Amino acid sequence: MADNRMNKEQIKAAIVAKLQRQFGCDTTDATDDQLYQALAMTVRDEVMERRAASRGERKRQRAKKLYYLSAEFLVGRTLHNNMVSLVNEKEYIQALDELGIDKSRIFEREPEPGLGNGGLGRLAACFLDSLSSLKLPAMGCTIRYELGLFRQHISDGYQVELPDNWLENGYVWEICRANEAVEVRFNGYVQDYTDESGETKYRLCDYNAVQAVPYDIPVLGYDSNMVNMLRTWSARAAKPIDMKEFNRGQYIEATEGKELVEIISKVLYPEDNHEKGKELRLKQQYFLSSASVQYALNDFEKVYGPNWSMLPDKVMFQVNDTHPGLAIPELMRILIDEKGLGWEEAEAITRRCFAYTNHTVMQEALERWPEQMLRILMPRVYMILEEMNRRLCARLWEIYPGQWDRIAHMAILAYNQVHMANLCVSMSSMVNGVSQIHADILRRTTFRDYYQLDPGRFLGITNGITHRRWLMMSNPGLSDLIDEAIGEAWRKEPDRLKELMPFADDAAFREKFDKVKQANKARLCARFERIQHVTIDPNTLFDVQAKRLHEYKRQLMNILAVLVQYNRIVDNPNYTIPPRTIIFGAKASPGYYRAKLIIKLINSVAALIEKHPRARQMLHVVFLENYCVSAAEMLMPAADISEQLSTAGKEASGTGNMKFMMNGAVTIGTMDGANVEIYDAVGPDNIYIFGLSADEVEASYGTYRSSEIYETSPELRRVLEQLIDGTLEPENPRMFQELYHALLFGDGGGMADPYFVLKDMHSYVHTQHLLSHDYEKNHGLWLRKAIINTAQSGIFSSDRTIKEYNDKIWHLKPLILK
Ligand code: 26Q
Repeated sequence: MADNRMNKEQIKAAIVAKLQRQFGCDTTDATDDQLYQALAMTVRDEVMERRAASRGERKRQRAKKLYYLSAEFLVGRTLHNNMVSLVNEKEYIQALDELGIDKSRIFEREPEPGLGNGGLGRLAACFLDSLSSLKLPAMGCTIRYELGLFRQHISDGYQVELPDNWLENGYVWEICRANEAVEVRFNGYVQDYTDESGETKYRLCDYNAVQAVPYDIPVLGYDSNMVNMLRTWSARAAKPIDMKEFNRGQYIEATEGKELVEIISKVLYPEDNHEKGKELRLKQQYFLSSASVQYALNDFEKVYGPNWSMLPDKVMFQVNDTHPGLAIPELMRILIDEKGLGWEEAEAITRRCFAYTNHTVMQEALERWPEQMLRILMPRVYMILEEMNRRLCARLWEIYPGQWDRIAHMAILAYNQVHMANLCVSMSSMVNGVSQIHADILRRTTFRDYYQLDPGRFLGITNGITHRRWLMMSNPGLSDLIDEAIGEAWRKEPDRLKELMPFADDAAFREKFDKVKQANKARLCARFERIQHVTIDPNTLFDVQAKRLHEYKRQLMNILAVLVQYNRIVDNPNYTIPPRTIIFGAKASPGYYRAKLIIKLINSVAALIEKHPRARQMLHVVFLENYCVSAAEMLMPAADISEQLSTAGKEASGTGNMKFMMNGAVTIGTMDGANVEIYDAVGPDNIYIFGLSADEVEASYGTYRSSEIYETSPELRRVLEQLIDGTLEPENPRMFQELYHALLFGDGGGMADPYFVLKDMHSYVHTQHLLSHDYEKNHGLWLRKAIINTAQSGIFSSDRTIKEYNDKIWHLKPLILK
């Protein structure tokens, strides 16, 4: 492979040539943007050469192909990542140095496609990276949202949302494939007719057509010459502008309707783990599903002809949560209406082609759509759902005669709603959860009835993260140190990070590990200084909670525990703790009032501490604005502590926890999601576990009374009172009243403190105290814990995850490439 990579001189020449030809300038007068473009185009040329080769090979080897369907792909920046994957990063860096170009400044010119909210979207991106690195043929399919997740600005402690117009200045990494555009049809009515052979058939009439235009982003595998594509679909008006009207001078009328159609791919919905039932969101989901299925069938038919019974041997669709679930009835529709298959045959094929991943057990996040909405927007798909549901219920009736409630609970259509999870579970070959505990909960509760019918279809496949982006690219210091200790083999076999285990007891290695962490902290401090004008002391413990803001993730518990510490410091002049910088990074959904209030609370507590001369020596709360992939890349390598505080049973997996661990941060967390497996991997001495277990949480609903804690714990009572007594906001003491109320009395008839913040608080504060003690008293032992975390993180590489999906679900063969 080494042979077709560019060397340093070739790279320099290529960059200079791009500058000259694209912009008519050279390295001395080019702007940073022009330098970025020239460098990106140079790397892109290298990537695209490989793409041509792997595409040809896939066709030649008649390889089965995976379509990973996801409403979100949070890819982050691409340039540096591709340099890493090309394995001539060092040559590139040297070339840039010799041309006098500052690499980090240039990398930052790249717009970051924020085409996702959080974990689910980032997981999809890590998966594509692993698929390419393992040479498995795949295509990611998503929507080319013109506006990604909003940019977050903090003003006076409040979140302000700004549009993320990432395509504004063009995007180097996408290629428009206008020739592969397909048509997606909405509305209209279904007409039946009799075909030549006398069979009843159905067609959609008077529909509104939308053009789906694909833009592909190449995803290069690490040292592999394998390129898979991320296909992003963009909505275009299908009807060209009406020229007759145009010529009659009716300019405006001629373009009418165009904007209306194109809003389908305008903006990513910023809700995460919450479903709001918006019609436009449903249109997005069908748009993505229909376009992707159509393309997959076109691609199949070109090679194999209309041999539809072969489809499951050549095509697999993985549905990333229920968002692209309409791909299932869409495949049925095309096979039946357009390819002439009978229902049974189409159904058997469809089942074998689909698998579904669930990412949540929270009721409010399970998608349900009003039947009426589907009936109007996609009438033929709705008919197919009715027929699926009729057959499903008939089968269930055979098994559970008379058990109406159970059948309604398992049905696709019930109570005038379309239940997307039931559609996906009943029609997929495999259903998987994203961690072991999550899969257990799915089997025992969420999908219990289905599990009992067919236990073999339910899997738990623990999530993973690509160690290439999250270690090799974002933490070069640690990566080099690892190479020095155990060689480079871990880069291709991340499980071999285990070979670091003996070094956990090696004093010299510990010291070097510490130096790397220190340098990463300094790098993060510089970023804060530059972007937020905040000065942070790098010689403090860096305690980080970075994830979407959600009540179940309990950022509130974190900040209230900080307030407890503040009170102790203020009350007792002899009380000291090792100095900590507590960093929060979190976006709140713009409509999630309480989440936004928690952001304000974090900033108010930060301000309170700043005013106290002694408290500010030991506690510094900082809110990192606009948490996103590139911010995470700076944050993870600098963290000492990873805060993973979800109420047990609520976080399906978490993947941030894995990124921190891999970078040598020690977790403080509950026995939830993948924390459980991190605990298993590192052992009890190298993680700080606190709080109720998932079973205990389950058993406490109904009996838990947060007011009892209020009455028995003076310290907690005090912080609760501080929410309403003007300590935080003297001008507006009622500001946080609703948080106080929710913790003590509940709202809207719900229980008080439904996420057990007060219940777990004591255990949390106590565990933080132990942690502080360990950090301060024996730094060598602390480093040992950190090193063991990195050493045991190999199983959380998404390469392991993808191998499991492939062995158990997809059965793809790696391409043989030169
Ligand atoms: C649905 C309907 C309408 C509008 C929005 C949505 C929507 C959007 C995004 C629902 C859910 C999401 C995102 C969910 C998510 O990120 N879940 C996380 O998935 C990770 C990867 O498996 C897990 O690690 C996390 O535990 C889980 O919370």
